[in-house]
Amino acid sequence: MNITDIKNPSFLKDLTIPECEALSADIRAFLIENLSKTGGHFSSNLGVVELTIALHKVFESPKDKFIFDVGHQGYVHKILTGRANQFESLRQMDGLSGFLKRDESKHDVYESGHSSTSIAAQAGMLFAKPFNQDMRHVIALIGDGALASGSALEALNFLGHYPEKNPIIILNDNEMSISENVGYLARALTKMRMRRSYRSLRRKTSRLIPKPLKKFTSKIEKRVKGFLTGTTYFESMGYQYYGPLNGHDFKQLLKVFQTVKNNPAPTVIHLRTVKGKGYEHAENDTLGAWHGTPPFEIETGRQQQKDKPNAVSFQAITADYMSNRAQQDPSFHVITPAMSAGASLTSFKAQHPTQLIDTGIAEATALTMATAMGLNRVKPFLTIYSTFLQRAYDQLIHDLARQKANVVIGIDRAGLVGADGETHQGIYDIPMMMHIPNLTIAHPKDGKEMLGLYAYAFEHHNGPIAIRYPKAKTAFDQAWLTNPIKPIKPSWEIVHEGQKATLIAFGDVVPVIEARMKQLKLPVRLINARYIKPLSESMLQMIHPDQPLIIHEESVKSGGLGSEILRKLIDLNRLPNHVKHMGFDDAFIPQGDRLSMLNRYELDVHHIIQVVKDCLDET
Ligand SMILES: Cc1ncc(C[n+]2csc(CCOP(=O)(O)OP(=O)(O)O)c2C)c(N)n1
Repeated sequence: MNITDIKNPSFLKDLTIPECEALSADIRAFLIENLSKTGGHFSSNLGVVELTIALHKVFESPKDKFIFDVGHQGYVHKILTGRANQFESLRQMDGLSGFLKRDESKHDVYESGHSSTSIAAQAGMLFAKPFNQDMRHVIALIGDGALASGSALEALNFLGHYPEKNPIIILNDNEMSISENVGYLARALTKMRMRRSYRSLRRKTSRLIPKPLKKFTSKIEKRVKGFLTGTTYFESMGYQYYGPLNGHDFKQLLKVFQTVKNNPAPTVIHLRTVKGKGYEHAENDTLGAWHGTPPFEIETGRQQQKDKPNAVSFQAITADYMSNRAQQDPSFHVITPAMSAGASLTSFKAQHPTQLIDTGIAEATALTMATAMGLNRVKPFLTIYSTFLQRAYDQLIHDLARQKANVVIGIDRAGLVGADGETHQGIYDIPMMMHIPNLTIAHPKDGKEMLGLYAYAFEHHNGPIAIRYPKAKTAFDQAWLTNPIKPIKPSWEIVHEGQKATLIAFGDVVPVIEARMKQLKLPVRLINARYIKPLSESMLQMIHPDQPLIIHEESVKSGGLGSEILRKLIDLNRLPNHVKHMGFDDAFIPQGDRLSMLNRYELDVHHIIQVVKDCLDET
């Protein structure tokens, strides 16, 4: 069938099982074809084709509410709800979102991007249901990786206390988070998976129950069954458990969905699926390379990399530096909350398996754990995306900073993140950290400077320090890693001298501004604020109140570097008459490649130089 002709899911009601299977094959082919051109979340979507079709066939969206955890596996849902013809623009500027979006469709009833919120959202909808006549079943679809996170477990526990609310939770168990799953729950799920279908086993075990016992209540039957087969984790939390079932078998899917639809009860349906199903490279991937992919060649599976000559990603430089540290110091550990692939730690993991701690999607745990290590003579490196650090705000203040623990945090994906968009922008962490006592914050302009910051952080700094870096490449020479690295202590740097105005900026835009200023011979002092906290008081003292001051940050303006500089200048009685603060206003920033979005928000080098010139003209 022509996938782009699908307008809504109502046609599914009349499909036979073979027709559903044919549709699955067409949708898989559509996804492979389209994502090979645009890139996007790949294997998670290939794994949920049948289960999404079956959901839409049995239930009736949007009266029945489907809540997709993370939302990265929502592409099939988008196709079935009439958005296939927008896939060419997937995850691009002004294009189709890679996650669920309430503005895009009435079938997208809850938005996310960060994981493990689906069951709590389900709880909220179930409590709102009595006041919404048209609301029927509320169904959360959550992966085994996301389920192991605190937020999901809290909500599972909470809803277990309200059996009358009848939550339906579908556990999509593909034994993978982005890379391989970790933690005890993953092991418990393996045990559940290894049992034959629980329901068929139940039938058999009931035969083993002595006849006289049969007349007793199902309670006793349950106990005997529990003894014989083991009560599942979910049953002990108050849910009826169905599974493990084959999440690619329409017969099983349609039957179980119909059963729970007709028999309301708090339910967990445990589906086994294959991540990447239907595309061999993705099916065999254990490292997470096909979780999200750039455009790729379908036949070979070769993923496109936009390589700049002599440019290396900040992530790869970080991983190599940490590998060297791990080599020299057996006590050294890198901690990641489920993001080893994104943090380029695949070869670190292979070389130093015991020195990489993957906590799973457990940012708060990772932070507290790092704190306690740091208080006990082990200075770890915690690598965490800016956006996911938001999950650990309390731990930053209460655990880490207050106790002044020796931890180096690598804040990855700092600044705009591109295709993931609104839910993932790394533009809120500076204000989030700026006011926390004892916390030092740095952001290098390039790879070499980043090494200098690491050298200072690991060898000289006492207490917590956060070093930010973007999802970007930077000029790099591998020899810099092996030559002695000069530590860069808290300070700012003048990278271009000029007497008429001052521009303060940080990050990988600094070398680009510097080059433009040289080219244009602008009489402007460019200061690289490589430490965002503490501010350099000596350099602020040099600012002339009669000359224009321009501050640029790829961050929200409110509470960031600019606000802090201005506050300090007021204290010093040196606030210039002419100030221009460039950064993001009070709004969420949508998806789109970093440079195009910086241009749209007038924060790219072109606009910076324009602002500088205007300031020079006006004074
Ligand atoms: C709070 C948070 N941390 C990390 C991530 C990054 N992330 C996106 S999907 C994912 C793995 C989810 O695994 P699972 O729930 O098993 O779903 P699957 O992709 O395997 O279907 C991770 C770690 C996130 N979205 N949110």
